[in-house]
Amino acid sequence: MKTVVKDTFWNRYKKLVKTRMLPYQWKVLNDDIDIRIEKERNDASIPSEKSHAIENFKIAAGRTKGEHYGWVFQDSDVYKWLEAAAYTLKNYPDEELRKIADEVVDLIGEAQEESGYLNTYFTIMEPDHKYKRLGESHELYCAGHFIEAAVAYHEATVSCCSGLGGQKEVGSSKALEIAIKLADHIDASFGPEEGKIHGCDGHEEVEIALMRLYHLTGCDRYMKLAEFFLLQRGKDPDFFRRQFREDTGKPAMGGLYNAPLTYFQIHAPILEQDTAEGHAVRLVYMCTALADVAASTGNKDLEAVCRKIWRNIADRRMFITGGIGSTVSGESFTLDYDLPNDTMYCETCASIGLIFFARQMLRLSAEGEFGDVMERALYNTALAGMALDGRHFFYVNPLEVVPEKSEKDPTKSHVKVVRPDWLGCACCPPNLARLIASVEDYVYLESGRDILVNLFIKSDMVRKYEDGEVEVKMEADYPRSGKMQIHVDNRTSQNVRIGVRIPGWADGANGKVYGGDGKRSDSECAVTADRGFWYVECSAGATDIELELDMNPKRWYANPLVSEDVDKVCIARGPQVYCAEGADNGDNLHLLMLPKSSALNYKWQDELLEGVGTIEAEGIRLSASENGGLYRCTKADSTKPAKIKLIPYYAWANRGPNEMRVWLREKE
Ligand code: FUB
Ligand code: ZN
Repeated sequence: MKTVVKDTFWNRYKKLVKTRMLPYQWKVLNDDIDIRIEKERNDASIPSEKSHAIENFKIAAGRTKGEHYGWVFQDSDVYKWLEAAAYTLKNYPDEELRKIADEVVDLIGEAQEESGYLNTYFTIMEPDHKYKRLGESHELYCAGHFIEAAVAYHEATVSCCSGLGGQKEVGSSKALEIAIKLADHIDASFGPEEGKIHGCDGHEEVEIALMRLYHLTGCDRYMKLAEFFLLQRGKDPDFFRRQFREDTGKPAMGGLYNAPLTYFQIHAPILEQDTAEGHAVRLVYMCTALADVAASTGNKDLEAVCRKIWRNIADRRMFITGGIGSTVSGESFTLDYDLPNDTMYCETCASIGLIFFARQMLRLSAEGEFGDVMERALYNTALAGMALDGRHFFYVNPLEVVPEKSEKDPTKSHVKVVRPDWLGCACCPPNLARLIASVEDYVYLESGRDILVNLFIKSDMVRKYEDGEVEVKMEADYPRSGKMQIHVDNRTSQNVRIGVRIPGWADGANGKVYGGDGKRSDSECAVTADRGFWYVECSAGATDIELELDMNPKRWYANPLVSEDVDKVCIARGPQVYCAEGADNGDNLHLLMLPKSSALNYKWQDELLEGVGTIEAEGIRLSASENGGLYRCTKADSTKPAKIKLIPYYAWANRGPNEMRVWLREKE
């Protein structure tokens, strides 16, 4: 399946990756730019003087001398950058970027040990302690990120090279060779066999990567190894602590060994886990791999686990913005309906992982709600992770902010009010770069021979079959408009079904189907609805599908069990959640009330925030004054009219520090 994005909204982002994110991040990774690196929270032990990520590789490769600096997983910043570069090269061939990326691959190759082992921290600092402290070491996590990058790099350079005459395949196969050597080293070291390590990594990721390597190479061993790592979770809950007790090395991430077992998803055998527990990124990475293995093997037990955890997240543990992780402590899930808007975590990477998980769930089963959650996370928290300029990033994505509280309340030190240049722990910025650079891979998916239109991103897609090809061209200007036209050209000898996701938020849609002769089909017989998708049977030749989703702004309410959101309302338009910012509404946003009867007026504003649709409504502001003491027996309920102006959540914090609020008080 080859998809080319032609979309105004997404191509702005994709070009930003190419022109801003990649060059900027490259300079940061090389410590070649004067920026302020912030600690992600108040914690003296966080390394935040520099990135040093490329230098770590140079030292491990023997090109320079020195010590490793940064987190034990600093290598993964480089790998994610490389993966983003690979997708970008596929879309925008560029000799200069290709040269830099090839050189990075060469450097990584030099840093790889003869055995295949690859990790700059352990090679430089603790060569005798490899795989001995897996709870904290991130060795397999980093390996996973490299393998993912190498798969992407191989796929990108092979196809981009064929466009350039096929003469430049060296870099691409080199990355894959390094990855295979690494994967084989891991395979030789871990597994159920006698003499191998019967353990897994504290941070899931290698499982996703091994599945990608399996899909690329068809080599079963990698899938078996991914499955082994997954099934190992919770089998031997003392494993990490035992390794730590037995190892004589120094902890690289002090404190992780005291983390609860849930943090690592090892509190119960994986097949018995049915709620989203622990560190949010780890959990969704685990589920992504689990769903991939389930889809690839047909293992119903694994599928059942994915479904249970999915239900728990979607029904009880996800913010309306698609953010996950309710507490800074362990960057973790907490309990059902605990969704605090101002102390939450909602790490950008966690929403990215949720998007990965949703994609694999769609591979398992064509159910629209997987796409709905993906879209929610993508258009809200994931995009909020980056400033509109492509060079400032949020790690944590709040739904409610008062700048002074973040400054003065230590329990909110993780809640930044403007996006920093960079962070001591820089997992999110390059993760976002790789997601945006590959967004085309989330638009169309396959379910058997059905082609699913999952996201409404203007694009052309071609799927080749043995007996021909199917081309889909989607016209869309989403989410600005809810009108879509999907042109299907079936150049095969069989019918193909196109399943178009009808988002849950839309309450249905208006649709029309036209056959190749331009005549409108009887929609009742041409379209069948099934679990969030409308299916259109397309025989050979052309079929046109027209779709219109209701994009009128809507009021949303949380389940009353979410104590934080009782009596509050959130406005969303299509997949986009809206918020009020101080820049438009003044301070003390908690004093604003939105009457139930107020009309919600949508207006496109080209000049604002790179072009956004705003929503305005007649609101009320509770009068507040410091007179009258802190507590009173009469309710201070004098009010005055106030215009409320809302912007899409992803675009907040682009106008300097100011208050922000997603959930507004509602007035009957
Ligand atoms: O541990 C590696 C990454 O750093 C995690 O995915 C993020 O949550 C951050 O802790
Ligand atoms: Zn992150």
